[in-house]
Amino acid sequence: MSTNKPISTLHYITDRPEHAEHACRAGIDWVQLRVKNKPYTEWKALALDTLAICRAFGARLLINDNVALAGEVGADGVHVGLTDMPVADARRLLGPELIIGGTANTLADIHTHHLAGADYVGLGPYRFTATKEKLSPILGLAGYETILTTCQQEGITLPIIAIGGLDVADVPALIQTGLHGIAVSSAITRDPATQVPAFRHALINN
Ligand code: TZP
Ligand code: MG
Repeated sequence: MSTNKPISTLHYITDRPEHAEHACRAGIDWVQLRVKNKPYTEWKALALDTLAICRAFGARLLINDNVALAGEVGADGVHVGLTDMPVADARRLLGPELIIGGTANTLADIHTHHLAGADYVGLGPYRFTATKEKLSPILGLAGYETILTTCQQEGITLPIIAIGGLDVADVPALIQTGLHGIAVSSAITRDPATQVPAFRHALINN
């Protein structure tokens, strides 16, 4: 099943509207709002603020974890983790137009999301990162090579996005594996004005 929506090659993950603004100013066109341990009303306010920023810059906004919130605020889509609502249920609730991404740690996760009608998959973690608690097993470059090779052999064209502790220097080797793009939080939050163009350059030239 191929859903064929345009998926950015550089996803920025943040829990703060002001960080989204700095990143959009630096050229980010895809933001995932990833809020943990906040009451729903606070989460919704953050989503609305981030949505206004994304709309002003023409960037996409995806909401992590919460399918209902994505629908309620009118975001462009949702990203569901392995313990969140399954992609198939999210698709039933949100309809065909909204973007649905799913987290994968294994080839089996990719198969599940693909059959369920995901628009893209976030595959990781690449390496250890303090950004996410309860990390799944680390894949490393070899993990991506194995999984992406199998996907190609199986004819899976679903866009696959690498995630987890990524820096600009990681991009060339990762993109060689056949990945569609990457998702980054810390490196861009640290210095959006230099990192966004540097990631973009590495993605275009590899
Ligand atoms: N899922 C796997 S690793 C990760 C998520 C949300 C965190 C990515 O952030 P960073 O700071 O780029 O490692
Ligand atoms: Mg989640």
